[in-house]
Amino acid sequence: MPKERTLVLIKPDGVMKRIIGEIFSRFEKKGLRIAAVKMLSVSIETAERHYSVHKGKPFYGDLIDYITSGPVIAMVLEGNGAIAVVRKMIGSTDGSKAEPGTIRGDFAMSVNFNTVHASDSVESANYEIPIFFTEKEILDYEMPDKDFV
Ligand code: 3AN
Repeated sequence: MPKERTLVLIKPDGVMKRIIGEIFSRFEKKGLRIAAVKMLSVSIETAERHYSVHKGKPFYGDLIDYITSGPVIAMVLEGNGAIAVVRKMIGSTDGSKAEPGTIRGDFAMSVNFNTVHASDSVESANYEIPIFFTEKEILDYEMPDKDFV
């Protein structure tokens, strides 16, 4: 599996549910490296760039309204096959249908307020990461356990 980077957002409901630490903890324990992290208020312009593939869909307006409605944690996670690994860990889009043990399965009940976003392909990761982070903000340090993760 090639080393990959993926963009993860903890959406406003994740912050309000006080599960930022829980979510970081799951990713850390799994063996993903946190390459970048910040808390921000997402502007409408940033939200529209991030969700541009959904423009024109019936839920697009709600999506933009929601992601700009409160604090968001953005992070870049790195690891072998990180994109698919993180997608598996967050679970399917609709929280009420997501498998228990996944982040959405454990903490979300809806499609809109589904706690986290994660890039779904190499192309989307390459598109999404620069929306939230400059190259300088993504750190290239090594973890001491890198040889056996
Ligand atoms: P995922 O986040 O699992 O990749 P996408 O990319 O299909 O899901 O959708 C992006 C976001 O749009 C979802 N996280 C969810 O918040 C919202 N969304 C998707 N489908 C619907 C829907 N049918 N109704 C309302 N919101 C939706």
